[in-house]
Amino acid sequence: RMVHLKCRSNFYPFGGVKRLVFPDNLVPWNVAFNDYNPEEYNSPSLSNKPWADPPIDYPKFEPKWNEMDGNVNRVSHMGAYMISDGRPLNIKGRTGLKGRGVLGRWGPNHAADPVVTRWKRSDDGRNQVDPSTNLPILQFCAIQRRDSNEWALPGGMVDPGEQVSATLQREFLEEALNSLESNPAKLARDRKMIGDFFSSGYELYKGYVDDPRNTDNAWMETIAVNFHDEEGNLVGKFPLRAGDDAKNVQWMDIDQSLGLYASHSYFIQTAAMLHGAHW
Ligand code: RP5
Ligand code: MG
Ligand code: MG
Repeated sequence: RMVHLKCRSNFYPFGGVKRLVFPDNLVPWNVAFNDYNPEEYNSPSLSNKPWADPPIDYPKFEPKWNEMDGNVNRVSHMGAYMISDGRPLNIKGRTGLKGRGVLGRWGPNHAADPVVTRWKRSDDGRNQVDPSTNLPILQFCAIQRRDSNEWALPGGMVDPGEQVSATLQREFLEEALNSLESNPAKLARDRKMIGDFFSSGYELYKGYVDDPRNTDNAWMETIAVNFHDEEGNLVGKFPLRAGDDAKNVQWMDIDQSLGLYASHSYFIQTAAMLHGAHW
């Protein structure tokens, strides 16, 4: 994966704006592209959202780029990003759209993605093997996103000051167990179970996400962590319920043919390799 692709398709998924389409070799900022003049899009729905930055030219907005800015993390996992005309430049290069699009933060927008896995089993409890590779089939907990209808990891944004470990649990609870609509008793049980199960995870990926919402001045980054239920008797046997920005949830067989949201199939592949599973 040399250059980002999903944030360079003709259409931006919101606001009816079009990205400028240009060849891969012009993606890096240090390659001259003299008549590069893409449209600008800043979603009007972001104004007055407490979790979003103000407009870039708002006089009282004095962000500390490439630093912890109070409890807002403006540090990229990928190293230092450049600032041009007072705006952060996408750390992976041009996207064909200026502004921050629908993203809340200028610069990096930090997310966390729980990759919850179990083995595919038959009714009598035996592991299922893929006939082509002869390797056991790993399943992951997948959600269908409301915004794009694509299947994805149940991830979400790290709130200011929040530990990534807390984001991983909160987002899994919200999107795969519908914690926002659970009664207090169920919520307490789910929190306890997820707290125990998420106490040991394996970091699969940390860095840039090729997210369709990315722009020249705002982009997604994530930490993807694998939580594996080897025996299938913990989260693996728990009833899943979609919630919040997820409209469906299911255990999905991991295979390279899965077309998932953003860079999520890459994270899933890393999990399959880690466990010696079919890919
Ligand atoms: C992706 O967007 C991340 O990998 C994460 O899954 C997700 C976070 O955004 P929301 O789900 O909160 O929209 O880039
Ligand atoms: Mg969420
Ligand atoms: Mg989400």
